[in-house]
Amino acid sequence: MLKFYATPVSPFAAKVHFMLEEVSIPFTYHGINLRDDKARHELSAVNPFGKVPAIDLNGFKIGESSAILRYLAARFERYDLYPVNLEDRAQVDAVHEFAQNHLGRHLLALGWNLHWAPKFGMPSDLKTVDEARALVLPMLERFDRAIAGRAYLAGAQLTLADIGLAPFIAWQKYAQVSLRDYPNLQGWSDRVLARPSWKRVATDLEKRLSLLLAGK
Ligand SMILES: N[C@@H](CCC(=O)N[C@@H](CS)C(=O)NCC(=O)O)C(=O)O
Repeated sequence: MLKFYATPVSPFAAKVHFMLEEVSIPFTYHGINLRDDKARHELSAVNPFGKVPAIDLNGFKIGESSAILRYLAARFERYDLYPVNLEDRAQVDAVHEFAQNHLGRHLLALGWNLHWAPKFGMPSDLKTVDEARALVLPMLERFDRAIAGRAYLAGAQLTLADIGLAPFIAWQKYAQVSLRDYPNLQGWSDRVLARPSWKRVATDLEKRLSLLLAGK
């Protein structure tokens, strides 16, 4: 059984969680409290970089969310999600990389500093908030134009690019960014976040987050 190391606050972990649900891979969830030295020690045995998410599949241990998505797609032969054709695959990678680097990263900075840091009694970095907001808005506009006419980010069907971006877009409520002015992205978000696999992730994360906030 695959062991999944995660924390419910991490959209990087939610990418892998979404993949596990979408592909129906059985797993056990190992919640890691990143503020606990013992838990961090346990994590570093799975991912020497010391970050969540990480997985252990029958003794094969790997971290980094995008690497995990690609590995699982190949391991479970889901070439619809990560095509074998090199040009199609490169297209998925390009959308995925752009979305992670120019949207996900800034939405994470906004969501963390505006919502989660205060919730956990940690300081917010308002300079980072201003920078992230200035950077993400033009990129949202550019991205919205680029995906016009596509049902999913890389074309007509769901791929790793969609699975990779969905958790960050779900964070827009924490990031205080509205998709109202980005109709293509809004339509995509409605479509992807309505998938039963994402709904299972969202319900599970909600439960785990309320336990975490209650200190349990
Ligand atoms: N590039 C990594 C980023 C993962 C990441 O930054 N995880 C954070 C939680 S959101 C973490 O584990 N932080 C703990 C640390 O850096 O010590 C990925 O895609 O998996």
